[in-house]
Parts: sequence; C-alpha cells; structure tokens
Amino acid sequence: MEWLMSMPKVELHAHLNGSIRDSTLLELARLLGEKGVIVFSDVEHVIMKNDRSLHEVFKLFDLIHILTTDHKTVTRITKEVVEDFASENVVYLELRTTPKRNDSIGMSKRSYMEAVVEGLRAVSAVDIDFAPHNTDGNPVNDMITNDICNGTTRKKIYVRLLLSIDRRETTEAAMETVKLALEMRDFGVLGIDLSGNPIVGEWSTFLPALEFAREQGLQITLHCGEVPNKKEINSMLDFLPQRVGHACFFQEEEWKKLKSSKIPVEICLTSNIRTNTISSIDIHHFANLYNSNHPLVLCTDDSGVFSTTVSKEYHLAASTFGLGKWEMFQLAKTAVGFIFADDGVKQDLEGIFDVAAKKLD
Ligand code: 6MZ
Repeated sequence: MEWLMSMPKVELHAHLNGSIRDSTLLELARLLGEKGVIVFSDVEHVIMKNDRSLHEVFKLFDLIHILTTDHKTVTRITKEVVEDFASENVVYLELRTTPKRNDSIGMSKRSYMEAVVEGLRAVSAVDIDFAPHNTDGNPVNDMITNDICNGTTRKKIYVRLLLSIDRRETTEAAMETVKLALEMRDFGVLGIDLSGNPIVGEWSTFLPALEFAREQGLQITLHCGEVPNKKEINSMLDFLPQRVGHACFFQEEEWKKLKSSKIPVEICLTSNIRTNTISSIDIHHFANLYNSNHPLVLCTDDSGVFSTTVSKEYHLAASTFGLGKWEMFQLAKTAVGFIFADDGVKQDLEGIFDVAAKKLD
C-alpha cells in the first residue's frame, strides 16, 4: 500500500461533492445544525454510514449539496479535495462538478464555477497547475507553478475541470452548462460529463447539448450502464464519447461495440461494489477488460462517500486480480493516454512516470 501511495497516479473520474472529507462534512453539518437548518443527530449517521444502495447515494448527495452549496464552502472543498488527491501522489486530476444555480443565495452556475476556480487558486499545500498554457509555455491566466520551493521539491498536481450535466436537468439547463464550459476554457475546463441518478432522465434530453459541446471541441465522458438500460447504453456508445464511466450493465453486444470502438473506461471498483451495481469484486468487468487490453483507468468516483482513495483502488485491483508492481505501474502510466489535457501536459506526465520507473525495483 505504501508503494502504491508513492507511485504517481492519474485520477479521471472524481466528483467534487463526492470527494469531501468526512470531517469537513461533519463540521458543516454541525454548523447548519446550530443554525437550526438541519438536525445534526439525524444527519450524522447518514454521513458516516458506509454501505449505501445507489438510491441512497443520490439521497446523500442531496444532503451534501445542502451542506456545501454556498460560494465559500465550494471554494473550501475544492482546495481540500485537490490537496487530498495530491497528498497520495495523484499527479493529474480531472475533477468534475455540476454547476449549480441557487437564486436564494445569489449563486449562478458561473459564480459556482468561479468559487471552484477560487479553490484551485487557494491550494497551498502543493504546487498546482490548472490552466492551459500559451504556445510560449506561460499559463494563459495568472497561475504560477514551480517544482522547487524553498529548495525542497514540493508535490505538484495538474488539475483540469469537467462540468457535469445532472440527469435531472432540462435540455436548456444542459446547454447552459456547455456554454459555461466554453467560456471557462482558460480556467482549465476541458469537457462535459453526464451524470446523476441513472434512473432519471432521457438520453434524448441531453443529446442536443452534448452534440453542441462536441461541435465546439469540448471532450465528453458519459456515465454509461450504471443500471440496466440496453437502449441508452447503445445510444451512448453510438455517440462515441471520448470516455465512459462504469460500464456495469453491458451485455455481449455492448461489450463488442465498446471493444471495437476502443473507448476508454473509467473503472470505479469500490463504488460499484458499495452500490451493488456489481455483486462481487471477483466478477467485476475490470478483469475482462484488462485481459483483453481494453483501455481503462482506475478511479475513485466519490472518495468521500465511498471512503476510498486512488491508492486503495489500485490495491484492491492488485489483490483481487493478482497483479504485481510492474502491472500496477503500467496501468497508472497508460492512463496518461486517456486524459483530456493537451499534449504538453501529456509529455510532462510521461516524464514524471519515466523518472518513477527508474525507481522501480
Ligand atoms: C452518477 C454520480 C455518481 O457534481 O455536486 N455523481 N452520478 N453515478 C455516480 N455513482 C455513484 N457519483 C456522483 O458531485 C456530486 C454529483 O455527482 C454525480 C451526482 O449528480 C451527484 O449529485 P457534484 O460536485
């Protein structure tokens, strides 16, 4: 485990509000309890509960959003989440979040995202690079990065953002998110994610916004097959997104389609087991995809909600499927090929993995 912690890693499927520390959630709940907005004792055991069905997970997100959705808290959780990933040597993080509008506190989707970017700026425990660079190599905005600080090498993390469309949203709301993503490209927004409760909403509702996003050059990842829905899974695969998440309820026809299209899969082992979308880890489709050399990346999904880390996901894969150090390292390294950031970032990351490879026994 120690070795897996020290290995450089790439995280491509992490939801901001699912990745909050329990201690922060409890602190926020206590504060709202004191203000009489919630009853702390009712909420405490919900936050600390470990096994949740998929349905209960989405109920928990509604609670988390009550606790977190003001600008100051959004900034705080963003900073903490990035620092937590960096502390276990995640060197590249694609963080996704659903821009939220809340008129009662003067929050627009844009101001929500500005609070997220503020959180990236506030990261202090590690060096962070979150903005795309000009051709001269300088960041497009005022973000500064350095590898060496006060003579000691500091951890450095690249962070890029994906804006999520929640499946509860309308076509118009989804379109608003895509337009916001386009406006915020200089702040490291690279693409769009479709997520939310998989039993809610229709693919046709989101398609116009996703097509527009693609036309405008945004990259797209879809939560696909989290519940059995053959028609939707096929429509999603036919859309040819750059990546898909989960891919749990695929049948032979869909596996064939996925494999021939070579769409990389974001695998979230603990999340799938905890929510019972996969009944047992030893029959997880990771094994089949891994053995057939299909592009995949191990991810946390919601490290806070599922009490996991990227290192724990690698450990779980290694211990369940009998993979050694070298295989784990290769798995982490190949994920660089599936990131949405530009070739400059890819080259930097490859350099980081090359240096780490020399330290492998
Ligand atoms: C589908 C999920 C998810 O966006 O508020 N989300 N959507 N499947 C999952 N697997 C369990 N986990 C998280 O982060 C929380 C939101 O991410 C989506 C849900 O829409 C959830 O409300 P943000 O930062």
